Amino acid sequence: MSQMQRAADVLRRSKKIVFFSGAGISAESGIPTFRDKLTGLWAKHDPQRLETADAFEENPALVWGWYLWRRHQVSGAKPNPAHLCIPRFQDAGWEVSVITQNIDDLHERAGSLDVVHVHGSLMDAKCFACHRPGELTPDQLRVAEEGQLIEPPRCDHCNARLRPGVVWFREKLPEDAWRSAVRRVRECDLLISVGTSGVVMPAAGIPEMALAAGAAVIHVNLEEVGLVGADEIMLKGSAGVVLPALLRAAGAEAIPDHHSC
Ligand code: BJW
Ligand code: ZN
Repeated sequence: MSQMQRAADVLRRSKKIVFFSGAGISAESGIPTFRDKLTGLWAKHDPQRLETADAFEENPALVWGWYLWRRHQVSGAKPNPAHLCIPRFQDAGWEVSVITQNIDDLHERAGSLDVVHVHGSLMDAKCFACHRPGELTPDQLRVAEEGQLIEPPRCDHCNARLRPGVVWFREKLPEDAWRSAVRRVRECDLLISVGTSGVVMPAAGIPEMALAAGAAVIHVNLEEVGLVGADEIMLKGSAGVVLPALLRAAGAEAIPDHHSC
């Protein structure tokens, strides 16, 4: 039996599915993954050096400019067949949640209804000092040129700088989001992990948490990932091809055809 047939069997036996996504699911929308090298004016920067609280303290205008530029890059991107396919599992009768490490909003724009962001969101800002959420005016969201230095706006409450509402290394994940994610993982029958290298903890522990709770796990990735359990299945390929194929293999092709999935 092929891996796809095994996966389709598991899917047919499942009721509650969690999609656990990483940067690879947005790659086909033109959003670079973390393994991709930066291009253009950003090429001289190491993303790992821009995505830390230390970098923000050292050069807030560089880091704020980098996130505004990424926000515009995401605004101009469209959900791809992988994002668009996930709500179709919902339409076909499965109970679906999405837990994403991504800070883009492509799952929401594709129509997924239950999306948990464990690493925060590019669309949010918060105070670097008092952590209160910050509101940005349209002027503060003006299109950033690549590599542009932009001084961050100030917090209305304490006048410290606003920072992106994302989770940097050595920062705790938002408690509510993490709690919601863990609950969904413990309750699901099947977890489908899509486009993540599985190295950044604690989110990288989610597939093993699902296995330990008795769920099956399907990995969708361009690269083989190391399987540790008998209930794990690897579907190698691009997410935008594999997810629609999985939906069809599970016999859900009866739902109305959609041009993008
Ligand atoms: C395709 C495809 C296609 C491509 N189709 N597939 C041990 C235990 C616990 C913690 C640690 C630990 N050791 C170290 C830590 C600390 C650290 C950590 O895990 N470091 C590791 C590198 C070792 N973790 C943290 O710091 C976390 N906080 C924490 O643990 O707090 C407690 C603590 C406090 C004090 C001290 C220590 C701990 C926070 C992690 C925050 C992660 N933040 C980022 C940046 C977000 C903001 C931003 O974007 O700017 O989140 S880092 C980055 O990595 C981003 C991602 O969400 C995350 C995961 O990356 P992802 O999504 O997997 O992307 P890639 O690029 O790695 O992989 C893409 C994959 O897609 C590849 O496999 C491709 O093959 C595939 N692909 N195209 C299918 N078309
Ligand atoms: Zn403040």
